[in-house]
This record gives sequence, C-alpha cells and structure tokens, in this order.
Amino acid sequence: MVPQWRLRARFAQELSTMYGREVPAYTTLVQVSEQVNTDVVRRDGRAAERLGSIGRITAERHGAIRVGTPAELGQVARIFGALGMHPVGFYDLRDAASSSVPVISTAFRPIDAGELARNPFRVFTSMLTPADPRFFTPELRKRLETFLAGRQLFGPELLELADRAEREGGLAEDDAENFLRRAVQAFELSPEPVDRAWYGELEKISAVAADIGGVRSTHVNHLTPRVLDIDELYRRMTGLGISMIDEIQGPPRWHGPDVLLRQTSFRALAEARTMREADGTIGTGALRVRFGEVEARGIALTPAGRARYDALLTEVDRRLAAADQRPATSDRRPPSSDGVRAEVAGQRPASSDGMRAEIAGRRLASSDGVRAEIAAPGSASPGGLRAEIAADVWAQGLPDTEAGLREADLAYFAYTVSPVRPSAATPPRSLAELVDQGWVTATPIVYEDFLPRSAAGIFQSNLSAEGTRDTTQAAVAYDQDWLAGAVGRDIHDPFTLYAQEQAASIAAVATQLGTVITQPGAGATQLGTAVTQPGAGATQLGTAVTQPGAGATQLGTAVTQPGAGATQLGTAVTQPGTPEVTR
Ligand code: OOG
Ligand code: NI
Repeated sequence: MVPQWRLRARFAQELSTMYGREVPAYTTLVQVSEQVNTDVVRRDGRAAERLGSIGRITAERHGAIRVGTPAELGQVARIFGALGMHPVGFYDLRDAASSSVPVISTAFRPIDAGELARNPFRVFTSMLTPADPRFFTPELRKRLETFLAGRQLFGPELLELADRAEREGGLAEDDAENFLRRAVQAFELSPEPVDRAWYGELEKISAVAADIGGVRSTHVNHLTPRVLDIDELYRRMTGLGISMIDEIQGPPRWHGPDVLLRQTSFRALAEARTMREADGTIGTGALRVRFGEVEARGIALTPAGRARYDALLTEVDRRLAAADQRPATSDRRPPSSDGVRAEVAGQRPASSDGMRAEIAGRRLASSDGVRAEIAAPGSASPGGLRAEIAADVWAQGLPDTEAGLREADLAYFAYTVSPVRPSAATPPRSLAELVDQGWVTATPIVYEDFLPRSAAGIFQSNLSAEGTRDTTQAAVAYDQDWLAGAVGRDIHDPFTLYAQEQAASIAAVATQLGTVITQPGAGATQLGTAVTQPGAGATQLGTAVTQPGAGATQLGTAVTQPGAGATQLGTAVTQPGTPEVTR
C-alpha cells in the first residue's frame, strides 16, 4: 500500500519533472534554488534549517492551477483529497488586483504538522467567476458557462482512483502508478488547437479568463520551489540573463526574522500553441501565460501579527506615494534594457541609521498609472525605492527577534520541553518564564499559506494586458462558506490550524512538566485546548489540563489525585475529566 503522503510526494516530484520538460527555464530555477540552498546551509549551518529541514525544503513545491466551475473545483478537491491535501483559506483576488483577475481561490495542502513535515506540497487553486457582471455581460456569461459545462478536465477512472485513495488512505502500487500518471497528465499542456477568436474575445476582458475558459483543458500555471535566500536567488537568475518580475512580493529584506512569505518569478514565456482560425484552418501561435515562481517562507503570524503586516504594507504605500510627489532629481539613468521608458525616482532622505543615504531606483510607469519599481543596475536587491522604504518601515514597526514576536503574541510557535531540566525547582507557570528560564524551547511555526496581495501581484505582473472591468456594475459577493459549498468540503481557516498546533504543543508541555501553563492573551476555549488565562479558573474556560500517567512528583510539581480537590494541594493540575480550580 502506498500511503497518501507518498502519493503526494510522488505527485509533486512527477509534476515538477513534467513542468520542467514543458518550461525549461523552470528547471533552471529549481537548479539555482538548490545551489542557493546548499550555499546557505554551508554558510549558516543549523540556523538555515530553523524553518524546516533541508530535506523538506529541497522537495518543497507549490503549484498554481485554475479551473472554470464549482463542479471542476469539486473534482480537483477529490484528486487532492487522495493526496492528503485539504482546502485551506479563501482568497478573493477580484479586488486585490488592479488588473482584471476574475477569480476566487483556495489552497489545497496537508493540515497537520506530521504530514507537512513528510511533504508540504500545496496547490493554489483558482476558480473563474463568470457570474460577476463587472467582467462578463449576461450574454458572454451564458456562452462561457456553456463552454465550460461541455468540457471534461478529469476522466472517470482518475476520479474513481482518487476516491479510493482517500477512502482507504492510499493505493496499491499498480493503482498508485495508474493514478499518478493520469493525475499528472490532467495538468499537462494540451496539444488541442486553441480557438483563436474565442480565446481572443475572453482575453480582451482578462488574460486569466482566457487561460481558464478559452481552452478545453487545464494546466499548471506555475510551479514554485522554496529557497532560503530569495534576494540571492533573484541576483543569480538575473545574472543568468533570465528576466524576472520587478519585485519580490511580500515582506522586504530586513535584519529581523523571516515572516510569512516572500515570492518572485521569472516572466511568463511565449509558448507555441496550435490555433484554430475562424475559417477552420489550423496554424500556430504563441501564448504567454506560464512561468516559474520561487518563494522564501517565514514564521506564521497570529491575527494580531497579520494585522500589523497589513498596516505596515499600507504605510509603505503611503510613504511611496509621498515620495512620488517629490520632484525628480538630476540623477538620471538610462532607459531600461527592455526599452520601456524609464523615469527617475525621487531622492530619499537619509535613513535613521545613516547607512544608505540615497536611493535612486529606476521606475516604470505602468499603464494604469500605478508605479512599479525595478532595481537600479548593480543595486543589492530588487524592488528599488519600495524595498528601501519597506525595510525602514519594518525596522520601526515589527519586533526584530523571534522572542520579540513571541512576547507580543504576533507569531506562532511550537513548544517542547527542553532535554535538560534547568533546575530542581518547580517549573514556573507562565509560558514566557518557562522559555526564558530554559524549561521549554520555542520553535517557530512556518507559514504554509499564501498572501492575497502577493498572489494578485504574481497574477498581474505576468499579464500582458490589463483587461477590462465595468466598475459601474455591482460585484457578486463570494465568501468562504460559498466556496465550501462549491467544493463540497469544509474550508479550513489558516489561523485556526496554526493556533491549534501551538496550543497542542503547549498542552503537551503542560502534561510533561505536570503543571498548568498560563499564557496571557490566548483564549483557551476558542482554541479548545488546555491553556488557562492568568487568574482565570479553568472551569470558566471549559478546559482542563490532563496528565495521563506522568509522574509529576518526579518533576517536582503537585498533582491532584482522582477525587482530591486541587484546592487541597494548592495547585491546578487535574486528572482527565476533572474540572480544574485555580486559586
Ligand atoms: C495563482 C497566483 C497566486 C501565489 O503564489 O501567490 C500564487 C495563479 O497565477 O494562478 O500562486
Ligand atoms: Ni504561486
């Protein structure tokens, strides 16, 4: 029997091989990523593996696919369900992108820590929204929906095997091979001729709509390896003459810990596709939709941390807009090599640390008037002025150590009992003290999800045209519940998954140390775990710290016996099922 996690690992591997055949620059990207990772591990040793073992990171990929209908999304969910991947998160990119991107999305991925460690393969999956009248007239919607209803992306045998794998937790080797071959094939680029007129009609509205609804099949849009130093990767790829998008999306390069997700990609390449002309003749054309992306992952942020991140991005936008108001300096640079007219950025005042007194990135004016920056030749890092402003904003706005993030409850950590007991005394009650005094070790939980603004940036940086949108029409509202109905499965909330992992680790530590752990700010009831608020009775929180058979006496803590009141012993550790009384 091939278990689901092995099916997932093999699928990720085979999809990667297939995509490398289709898009050779992706193979280069993977090779350069591996070189960078090797160099970082050599340079930083154990610290390089703080957010995942090098084995996990080397195998780690995410893919992006796009489908047309709820029925197709439901089938995708069955295929990924076979691989132990579940829908997590709801992303509405229709308003996040300034270009026309008429999709809503979720990501399929493993959801428990053990499965993620085995293989964290994830797929960002978008579904077209033909019902949104800002993009599609009622007449076009009808034709589009008819076209989509008439195609079949996944055959019955593939779906039957998928259901069996999910039901039985894996497949016999023969069936596994059969399943994987069919699954990979379903995401290959189809040789079937593209109807040029139909594709073109959709493309006028949105290149994404054409990529999804203009053809009778689906395909990988991009695959993404993980890299430990994305700035270095960007430099090396550029050095190889590969044209990258202008920016690294997400948090800037800074001196503090990596948080959330930083992503960049090489530009979509023209691929030859057979085309059917209006008169029925078959010719060739080229479409530019597929690319390779690369990402660096950091620590998962709590809702408070995420709110901080969003606020910092807004502040970067504000300062960048303010910098745009300033007159141009005389530091004129030549036009960029791709021939697009370049403008000169304003001068930036000296930064507080006096390190980089002057920045003059070249900037491109994009057609919608939103400015995008590209790195000045020879600059250390892409992103020009935005990246510089962002680094300053971050230095002021976010704690620059893991401990700082932890103490401010901005990021998620997994806690374990330290192998060596720091003293013979009774362990302290508060999580912060347990960590500070060396009883407990905090390891960051890696961010496994995506960022809507980055995703929108990745979409639109690779579109050749903006498309159109009728802003006089009202949007159709979609939300996570709607999407869950469409997929026919629950959609998991990312924050809940991280919070559960953190809470479970704290409960395990409490059990092992035979003590109650207090954690300011964490609502135990909400997390459904064994954490108590300082001063709050566990009864109030509806939880109890359980201690199955562990010898607390050995650990120097008092434990209540069945039937014995905790009050009697002056401590708050209870046996399973006993309501706890904290004094
Ligand atoms: C998906 C874009 C989002 C990411 O990494 O944020 C994405 C797409 O282009 O289909 O993959
Ligand atoms: Ni991606």
